[in-house]
Amino acid sequence: MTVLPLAPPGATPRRVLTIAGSDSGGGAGLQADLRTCALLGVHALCAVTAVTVQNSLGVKDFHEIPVDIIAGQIEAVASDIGVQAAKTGMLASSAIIETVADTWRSQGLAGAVPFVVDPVCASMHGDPLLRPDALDSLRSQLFPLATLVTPNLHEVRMLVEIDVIDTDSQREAARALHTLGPQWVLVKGGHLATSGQSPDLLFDGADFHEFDARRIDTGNDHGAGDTLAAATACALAHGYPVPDAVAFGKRWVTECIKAAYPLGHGHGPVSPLFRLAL
Ligand code: PXL
Repeated sequence: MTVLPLAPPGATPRRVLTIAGSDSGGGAGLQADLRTCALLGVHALCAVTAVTVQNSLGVKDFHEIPVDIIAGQIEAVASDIGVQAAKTGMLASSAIIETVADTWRSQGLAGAVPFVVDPVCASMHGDPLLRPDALDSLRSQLFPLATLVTPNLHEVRMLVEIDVIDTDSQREAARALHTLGPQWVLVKGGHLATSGQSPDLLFDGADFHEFDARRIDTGNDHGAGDTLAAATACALAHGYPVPDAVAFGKRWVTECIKAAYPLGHGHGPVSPLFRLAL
């Protein structure tokens, strides 16, 4: 596949900031973002929001990072190193979401730097990664700042109470999510029971764009959503328009799903390591 342009050795690459939680199993969250960025030739900056205690069987526990440390990480890198795009993953609580939104604005990044909000609510095992009372903050504080939000169908149900079962309800969900303020909405169809495909629907308030790929049924798809959002952020950092960045992210995650490997006794991760053989 065609990948993103690489900076020559010694030249500073594009920088993507990930604001996300750590997965001790190394497959999802911050670690998925870091390896996506590395294998796409992008320098990843990170603001850690929470540390999960996790392996391939699930999330056993997590610890939230104090909000002043989260704000401090974002300020430190934005003011010195500069950011060409950012993405959020696990944000855990209302207080963390509000801190991220405030810091994004106070650093002058709002409206200036592409911001991908992946509204992570739970792990693939159903372990909660966001307190239920934080959904309101996600909708009201973070969505209006987002260039792109990337919910899966479980997150769509929690955010706008729409059960996506077909193309019509997927469009209805995209419209409802768009009224919450993001510039673009990507309703991911990977969990759509009525389709053998994985149809993702992108909407900017006016036009729909569809991105389809054959559904790849592997038990090893831990970190797929994070990888899609991170790869899309990398393409945005290169100046791609949103539909082209999403198309790139979708092609990239499809290759990573094909390259997924078993790990531990549960679900293995999608893998960008295939890139090393290109
Ligand atoms: O894949 C969503 C996700 C994001 N962030 C962290 C996670 C997970 C899923 O388990 O653990 C930290």
